[in-house]
Amino acid sequence: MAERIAVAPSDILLVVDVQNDFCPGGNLAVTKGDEVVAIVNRLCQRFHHVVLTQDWHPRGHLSFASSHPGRKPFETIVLPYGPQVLWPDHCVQETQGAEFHAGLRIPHAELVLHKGYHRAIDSYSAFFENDRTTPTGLAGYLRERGLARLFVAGLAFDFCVRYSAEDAHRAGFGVVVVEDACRAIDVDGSAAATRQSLADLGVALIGADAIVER
Ligand code: VGL
Ligand code: ZN
Repeated sequence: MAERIAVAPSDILLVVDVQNDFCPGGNLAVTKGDEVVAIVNRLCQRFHHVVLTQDWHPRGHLSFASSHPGRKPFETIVLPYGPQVLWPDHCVQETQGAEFHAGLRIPHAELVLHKGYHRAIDSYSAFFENDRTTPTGLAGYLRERGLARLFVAGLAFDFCVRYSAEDAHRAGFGVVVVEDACRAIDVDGSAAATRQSLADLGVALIGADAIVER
């Protein structure tokens, strides 16, 4: 039997960007992204605390290839804060694509954190924008509430899940990535790079079935 982890009252499930644009048919569809919905719906019932993130870009966001004439989605450019992958327009505020997947059922979610709302800065991480200095406020929120360990699930494994998990680890929180509750975009080996990076940091990857109610 695989090792099991019991959920504690100071644990939180962070559900990252389970939005229509990251699911099949969406503008930045992650292969089988919708498969995480049923897994997350079951998983969240084992947690006292759940926070959702919602990628939430203004029209004309600088992470969109369409904001850079001559550029195509999935190319990388250099912005003032460093390299930035260019994406198809996605998760534009108040559009259907930005809505959570209609099958997501997390009535007890305590916070919905919008990110990526500054036009000139992308934000993969739920903690810091891509300039790596602008905080979202999530670390303060978790600390003030005494929440010490995050279980991270959602989309996409190799971008927003990865950066959120890494930042949480660096900020001193316990972190576990629920691997089968994530799906990857996988550009230029980004899924393998994510596995390597999380292993180097000592962040555990586990399956949802290994997480049990205490
Ligand atoms: C994401 C690319 C752009 C994600 C968000 O949720 O992983 N990826 N915006
Ligand atoms: Zn985005």
